[in-house]
Amino acid sequence: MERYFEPGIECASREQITRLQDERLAATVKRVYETVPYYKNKMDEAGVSPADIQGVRDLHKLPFLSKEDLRKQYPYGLLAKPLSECVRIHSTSGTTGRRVVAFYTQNDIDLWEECCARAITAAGGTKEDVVQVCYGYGLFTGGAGLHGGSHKVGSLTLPMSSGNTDRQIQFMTDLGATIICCTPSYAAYLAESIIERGERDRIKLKAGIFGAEAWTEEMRQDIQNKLGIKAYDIYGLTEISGPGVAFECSQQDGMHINEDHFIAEIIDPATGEVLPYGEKGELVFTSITKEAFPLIRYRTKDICVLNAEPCACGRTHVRMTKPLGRSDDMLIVKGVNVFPSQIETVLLNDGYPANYQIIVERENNSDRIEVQVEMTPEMFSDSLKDITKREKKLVSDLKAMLGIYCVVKLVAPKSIVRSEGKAKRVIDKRNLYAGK
Ligand code: DLL
Repeated sequence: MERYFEPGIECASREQITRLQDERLAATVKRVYETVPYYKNKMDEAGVSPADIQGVRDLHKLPFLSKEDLRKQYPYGLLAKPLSECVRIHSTSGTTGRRVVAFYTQNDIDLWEECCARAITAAGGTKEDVVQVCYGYGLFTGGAGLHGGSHKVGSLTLPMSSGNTDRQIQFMTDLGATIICCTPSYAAYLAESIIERGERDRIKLKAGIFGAEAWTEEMRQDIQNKLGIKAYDIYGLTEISGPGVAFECSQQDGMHINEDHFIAEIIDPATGEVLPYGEKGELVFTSITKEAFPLIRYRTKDICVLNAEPCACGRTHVRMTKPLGRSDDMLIVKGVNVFPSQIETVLLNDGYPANYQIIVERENNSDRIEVQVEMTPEMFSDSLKDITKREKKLVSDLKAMLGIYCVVKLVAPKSIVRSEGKAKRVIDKRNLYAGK
């Protein structure tokens, strides 16, 4: 039986949702225009006034907001409440450029945690469950978001944070964790470690809530099989609150966007034109309940498709596909667009574990892409001839998927560095030489 945290809103009719969005959008736009000079200037420049925005149908009139805007306004430029009313900040994990800092009032935290509670409930979580949170705690939103959500559900929360795999497994078995929350790459690593230590029969996990990075259907199957659980996807970004902007239900067929809090649009990333549901493009969010840090038409750079078809779970909120990649993590190699997820699909289909790294370099004025993949211990004990044969097969499968030649290196089990948070899959060394 499907469970909902807030059935009235999660299963509301389209008319109810649209009415709510219309009211909340108009009020948000008016408020940011009056309180945030940056928004006022942007709207004035675009020739739109708050009176022009009566509802969702007018959204397209408003200018977009980009990460660059957020960086320029660091730290307080987009704050829509006095600092004295804010109770928390979180910040993006970005390694380049200025960080982005997001502010929360107590009400913002409550609503965000409710979004996460919806996700945990959709994954079957109740107050009887033991939820092990191994997303990082701190500036990253993963730990805090799922932790708060688990409290709202009333589950017993294990605030593990990331890392220390031995301790994770010990608590998981001793305290009978039933739901685990972490990045999919760490889940794959944990699964491997649990099996290696012969603890597979001692775990009581039934579900996992995995997100914060791209992962494929193949990886989902792999984790589900290894841990004997159902693996649910969860999506979000710091700027918009954190995890729980969208989450999967029992159908595991796209993530429901919490439309009472966020309005989603898909645009053509090159032209900014709004695309109809069903078309692939960049996801844009407008927050309509946030107090401290409301964002209007924020460009996420995540590429996906929206689906408004009714869902068998009973929820009515529109669904987004797994992000098919980020417009800024798409690699252009030898002029061809390559998404790391395409490579992951090939590797998992060929029976490799989800431990790999993609290295792109420039050699003699031409791009070179190398895929390093770990072998399973069984593969590793094969003869050199068999390993060479495997490499050749991978080269040809990757060529069929991507249309370009990749160098393949099969490496020993456990030789690729494990990540406790978001995995670093791509090393693009071409950027290092840029401008030299
Ligand atoms: O990753 C928030 C989060 C924490 C989501 C825990 C889910 C679970 P940021 O660090 O700001 O926030 O990174 C946001 O991560 O724009 C996507 O590119 C990517 N991302 C997040 N969830 C998914 C997902 C958190 N389920 C950026 N699938 C986003 C693919 C995801 N990519």
